[in-house]
Parts: sequence; structure tokens; C-alpha cells
Amino acid sequence: MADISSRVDGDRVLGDLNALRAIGAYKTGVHKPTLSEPHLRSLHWFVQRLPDAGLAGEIDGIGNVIGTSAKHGPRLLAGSHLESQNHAGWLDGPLGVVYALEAARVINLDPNINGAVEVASWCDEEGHFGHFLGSRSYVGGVTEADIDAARDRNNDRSMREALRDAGLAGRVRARYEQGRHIGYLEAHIEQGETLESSGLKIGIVTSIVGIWQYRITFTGEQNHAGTTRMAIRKDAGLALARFCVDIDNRFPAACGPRTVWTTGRITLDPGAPSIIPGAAEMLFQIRDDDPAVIARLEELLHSMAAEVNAQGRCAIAVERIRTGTPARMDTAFQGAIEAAGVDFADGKSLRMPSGAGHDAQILSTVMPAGMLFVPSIGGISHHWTENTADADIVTGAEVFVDACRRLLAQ
Ligand code: HGY
Ligand code: MN
Ligand code: MN
Repeated sequence: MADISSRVDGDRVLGDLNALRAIGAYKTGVHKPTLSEPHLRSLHWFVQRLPDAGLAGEIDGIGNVIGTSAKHGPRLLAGSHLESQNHAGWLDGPLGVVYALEAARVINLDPNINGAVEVASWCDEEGHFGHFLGSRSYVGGVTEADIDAARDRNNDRSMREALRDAGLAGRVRARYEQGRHIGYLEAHIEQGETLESSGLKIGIVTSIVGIWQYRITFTGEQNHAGTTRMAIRKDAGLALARFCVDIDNRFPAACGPRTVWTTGRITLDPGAPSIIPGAAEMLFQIRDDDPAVIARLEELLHSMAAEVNAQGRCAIAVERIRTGTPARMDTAFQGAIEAAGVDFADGKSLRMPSGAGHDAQILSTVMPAGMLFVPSIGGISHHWTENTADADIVTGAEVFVDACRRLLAQ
């Protein structure tokens, strides 16, 4: 067995994760929306630790941090994100950033290892301003106009203003260099219960879902909740509720084996108890790793909307506001993770798809990419009770660093 586990310092990994947990702490989780004060403090924390890993870097013009190495030889890029969903978990994102930092500290400073790990913290993976704006900026998929248009979904603040307030206005945005890296490796909590329920320790990610997001609006007639007879109402809120139930009744016949759909936000206008809502809006999401399934469900959505409009009571409009290309993870990266899992996790690993979106799916458009998961307690994530056992965090770090070493040696 390789001796690398003597150099992965599990206490240092746990110490770093808990230091980040203390920044923007919320109950046992964190509240670090993109470009918020605690998110910026976390980015500065990361920048300050780059030199000890043989790296140099700064926060770039969209809030990414890329740590680069001057060491000769092959280079592997590794990372994840440091912002969180609102009032959410302490590991979603930071686990992958700290594992990347640990891999850099162990590998970059070892003269016997040819090559280096470069690290990244991608801004806005959690979609407060857009989708994957940080990693998409790095691969050249974000224009200045996109940033001009981006607004915080929590408070409608413009991204331009947030970047200016953070002192990042005018900074260059880091771009990937063709051929600089052999690929990208990301570690993440599973955010589901597969590993824990199977007594396994490592998920070897095979594919990452595409996320398609819709804004569905309903227009009825605002009126008095007491004097308007039921028979003549045009209640936009009721039309929305009926549509959600109709989706649940009709999607199962058209979906794939792992398709999921979610209505994550409902807004009623004006949202007062004595007023029949004249307008309603739902943010609706479909996820699958097969684009044909998503296209089929989108077609069904539009035909269901046409049926509602044909009834002539409330008008409905379906607007697609985001698409996402599913990604296949590189098989050589999967193999390196599996081999490392044999050495450091007793082979307790499983090849599995990711139902969550990740920056790895963006990086996979320009270089080979791989992901590994560690177990989530109770499968909980995007909630402040999200957690992973310390022993599983350390095992995951050792597998991750060994996988990096194997990939650099290929
Ligand atoms: O929503 C997602 O899949 C990711 O956790 N942001
Ligand atoms: Mn994440
Ligand atoms: Mn997340």
C-alpha cells in the first residue's frame, strides 16, 4: 500500500473544514450566499493558505480563486465551491476545496512526485446570481453582458454591485489554458443516502445530471375573497396548485428511471389572505442525465399548459430560464478513484450517478473530469443539519489525494 496516508493529515483537513464552518456559522451549518461577507471571508481564508501548498493565486473578477503552481510536470486541477445555499450545510462545497488544498500540500511539496495539483474555488455554484457562473467563466462561457444581467435571487442586488462592493470590480477573470491540466477532480458530499444505506465509503461518479429550470406564471383576476362567488373566480393560486398536482400525475408515465422534478418556489400576488390571487408564479426544475428525457418532459409541460389555456379560465405561460448539459465522468478518473478506494477505503466504493449538479460538469466540457462522493448522514443536504462523520471525511481525503497521485503518475 502506498505510504501517502502518513502524509494526508486528517486533523489538518478537519481543522480547515471547521475553520470554514466558523465563518458565517448558522446553527450547525452555515449561511454564506454568494459574494456575501462570510463568503468573501472564506475566499480570503483560502487565498491565504495557497502559499503553504506551493501555490499562488487571488480572487478573480467574478469571485473565483485559482491557485497555480510553478512546479514542472503534469498538472491536475481540483476544487469545488465555498458559498452555500441559504442557511444550509457546512460541507457542500468546502469539502472539495479543502481536499484539493490537502492534495496540493501533500503532492506539490514532495520532490519525489512529478507534477502538481492546482486548486480552485468556483463562485456561485449554488446559483444565487445565475448558474455555474464561476466555472462557466473559467471555461469561457460567461460574457460581460451576462454579469451585467445577473441579479441576486435573494435580494435582487446586481452582481456588478456585489463585485464592486467586494473590491473585485475590474479584476481580470481567470480563464483555463488548453493543455495546462490533465483534467479536473472534485470531491463532494453525496447529498443522498445511497452510500450510507449500503455501508459504503466512496462514490465514484459516472454522470452528472442536467438541470432545466422553468418560470411558470399564471394570470387570473384579483378580487375580493368574500364577495366573489366561487363559480366566477379566476384564482391564479388555485390554477397553480392544480397544475402542480397534474405534473405529479402525468410525469411518471413519461420520465426516466432517475428523473426528478421540483417546484422550489411559489409566489402568489398579492399574497394577502382576503384577496383572490390575480397572479401566481412557480420556479420548476427537471433533472435527468438523459437530454432526451428532459426534452420529452418539457414537451409534456407545454402541452399541459396548452390544455389550461384552452379552458379559458386562467392563462399560463411556461418560460425556460436555464438548461444544463448532463456530463459523463472520465473513465480513467473513475478507475483512479476506484484503485485509491481499494487502498484507503477497503474497496467500499460504488459507481453512481450524481443527482446534484456540480462544477465538474462544466469543467468536463474542456478537460477530462472526475468526482468522488463521501457519505452524507441521513442523506441530508441543502439544510443546516447536513453532516458527514469525521472518519468518513478523513477516509475521503486519503482516497482523494491518492487518486490525485495516481492520475499525475499516469
Ligand atoms: O442544486 C444542486 O444540484 C447543487 O447542489 N447546487
Ligand atoms: Mn455543491
Ligand atoms: Mn449545493
